[in-house]
Amino acid sequence: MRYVPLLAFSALSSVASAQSFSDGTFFDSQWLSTKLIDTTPAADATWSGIRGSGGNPDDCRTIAHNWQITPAGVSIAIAHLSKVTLWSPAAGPGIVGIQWSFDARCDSAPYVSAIGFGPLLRQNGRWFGVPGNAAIVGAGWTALGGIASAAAWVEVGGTDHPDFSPGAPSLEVGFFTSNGGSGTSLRNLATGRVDNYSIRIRRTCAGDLNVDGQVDDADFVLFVAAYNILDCSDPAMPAGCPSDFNQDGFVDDTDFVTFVAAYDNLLCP
Ligand SMILES: [Ca+2]
Ligand SMILES: [Ca+2]
Ligand SMILES: [Ca+2]
Repeated sequence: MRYVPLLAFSALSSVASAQSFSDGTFFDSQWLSTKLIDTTPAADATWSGIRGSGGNPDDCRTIAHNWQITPAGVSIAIAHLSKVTLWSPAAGPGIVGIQWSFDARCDSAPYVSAIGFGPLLRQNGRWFGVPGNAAIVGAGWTALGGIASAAAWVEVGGTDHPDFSPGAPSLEVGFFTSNGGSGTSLRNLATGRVDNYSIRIRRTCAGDLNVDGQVDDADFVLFVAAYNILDCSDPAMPAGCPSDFNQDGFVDDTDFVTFVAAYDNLLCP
């Protein structure tokens, strides 16, 4: 009888889990924060991001912004970045998108009743967010989340996108918090909390013929069309014959078995 060394098994497990990252305790040593945007007078907005109690549940990351509004309007944004390396791109199935979720709340209501929250990536020192996904949150926990392809992530203050291709520079992940305002000259203090941060790399897989990260009826329609054509050398077959999962030159019952297994799982790993 052969024993599988526990160390080897652990290594395999960590490879699988490298596609996702989550944090519900927010040790200060594992997070940093830095200013992304500050259009206040003299760019004098201050902020904090530290581990605190009163999460959803238990510990969380507490945040605070102190900034000056002007009649013309200002905006500030703070990056909160995990120091734990999430993802070093390597050869493999293509990246479909990056999925995130976290819980957020604003505690300074009604004095300052809103804070913007959203997901954040850093690649090669450049920051990327998802326009339109910043949520304004009043008192009480709100669950935020979504999934975005490389095209949907946009550089903060620019128009470029991150590179999700194999061999691209590694990605760091986190979230941003933001405030702004116009029409007054008040100085404000906003406080809030974030908990249950989670992020997951979504890749395509065998059976995902339309490359959206899951195997469902839309893929079945594509598979059936290829199955009816059968021969990969038929000019009617889609380029590359992607439904020929075992690469034997035909889309037949063997490939159907592979498709059904992926269809049952629905989501690619
Ligand atoms: Ca927690
Ligand atoms: Ca699909
Ligand atoms: Ca085949």
